[in-house]
Amino acid sequence: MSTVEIPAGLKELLQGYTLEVLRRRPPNLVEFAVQHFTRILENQKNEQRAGKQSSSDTSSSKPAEKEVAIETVANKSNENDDEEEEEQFKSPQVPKHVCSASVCAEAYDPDDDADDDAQPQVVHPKTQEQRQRLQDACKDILLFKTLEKEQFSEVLDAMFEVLVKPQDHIIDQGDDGDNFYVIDKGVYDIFVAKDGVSVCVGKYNNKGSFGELALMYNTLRAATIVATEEGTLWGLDRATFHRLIVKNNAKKRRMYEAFIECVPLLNCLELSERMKIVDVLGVRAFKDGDRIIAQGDKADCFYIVESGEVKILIKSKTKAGRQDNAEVEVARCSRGQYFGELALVTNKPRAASVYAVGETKCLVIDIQAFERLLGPCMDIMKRNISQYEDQLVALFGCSDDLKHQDSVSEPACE
Ligand code: 1OR
Ligand code: 1OR
Repeated sequence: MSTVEIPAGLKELLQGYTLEVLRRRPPNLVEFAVQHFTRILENQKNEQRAGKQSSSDTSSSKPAEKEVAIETVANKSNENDDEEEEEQFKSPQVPKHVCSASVCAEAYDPDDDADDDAQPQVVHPKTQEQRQRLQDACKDILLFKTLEKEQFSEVLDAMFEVLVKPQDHIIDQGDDGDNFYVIDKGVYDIFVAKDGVSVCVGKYNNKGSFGELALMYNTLRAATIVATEEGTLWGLDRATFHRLIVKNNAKKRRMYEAFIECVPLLNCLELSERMKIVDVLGVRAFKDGDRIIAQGDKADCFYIVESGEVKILIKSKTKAGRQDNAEVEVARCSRGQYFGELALVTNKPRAASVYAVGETKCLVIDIQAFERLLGPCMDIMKRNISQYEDQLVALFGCSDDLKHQDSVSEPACE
């Protein structure tokens, strides 16, 4: 009987990989294997360069636990213990172009639990400082607003830090979707190809999130996102996004379907378009007297009152046209009515302040979703805006503040 010689170190290598898989439970075993073994190879090369004994020594090919905890951006040598400790928490490289066509051929069926429930929970360890930054970045992310506490905490555990450089393409239109991203820091331009030409249609300025569409609807990336400066993102892998966010959307649809049907503004949309609004909306609750919008602020979202009431106040003007500080109530909105559209349509600061009257809940849609999904309702909104102008003239004798452009404002892309 012939014997097969097992190469020295093979057993340890495979055991090390298996151990890491059991500890980290990565969503993609092959991708994780590439990262894991690349890391070992790089460490071997570093050691060789440093004149140390290397590959024949099985201890060097055995992955030290810390080294493989998380794939790091930079391949730095571990000069001292502190650095080694830090290394554990650095960011993985953006895994681009890893999603195969077959992955993206999954049917969109949020109620089909079988696949997602088999997915292991992903945990990327973080330092205290990283966790704090992550929490700050995620606290206003609309897609997370309707998650249960436990699901939200699973999302935070699964997120990983991504460091970006100017001109990095985080997402390319037409690619398969790998991750969803929340912005920690940095400015990111949004490009959409129109007639073969890439046009800048907007930007994210140090807050917000992107990359949800391809993951929600199993489509190719709908836009290109490019960093304009150094920045930091938090990524969430496709499998975890599906398991937690897409599943939650099924619940959201059940909760808000009936309400959305009776919002008069949205009657101009197809049912499927209204459901897309439900998928991306967040919910915010306010107490009596809370200021929801401050006049003069930069605008980034649009609101629909779900319950309770809001009052709209405008700072009055003196005869000389200067603003004094007294606020005058000009309108109220209740269930099914909307506000906060004016600044988004005109690309101007908020024209009024809005306060909650009693306990109030609002559905919130961010500016990108507003522009993407509410185009068909634009005529109705513009008609109402011209009524504001008439009122403003009646009240203050001028309508300068509300003058709007004919179309949705062009983004300021350099
Ligand atoms: P994604 O997974 O398709 C690209 O990857 C992401 O860009 C997309 O998810 C959104 O999160 C984000 N149209 C489509 N996607 C957009 C848009 C957008 N803006 C941001 N994204 N439009 C611009 C609206 C200001 C509509 C352009 C016609
Ligand atoms: P926004 O994004 O400017 C404040 O943020 C929101 O208040 C505004 O969008 C409108 O949705 C809402 N004048 C200005 N803003 C108004 C008005 C209004 N009413 C509601 N909003 N006028 C009242 C018209 C009945 C004219 C005041 C003289």
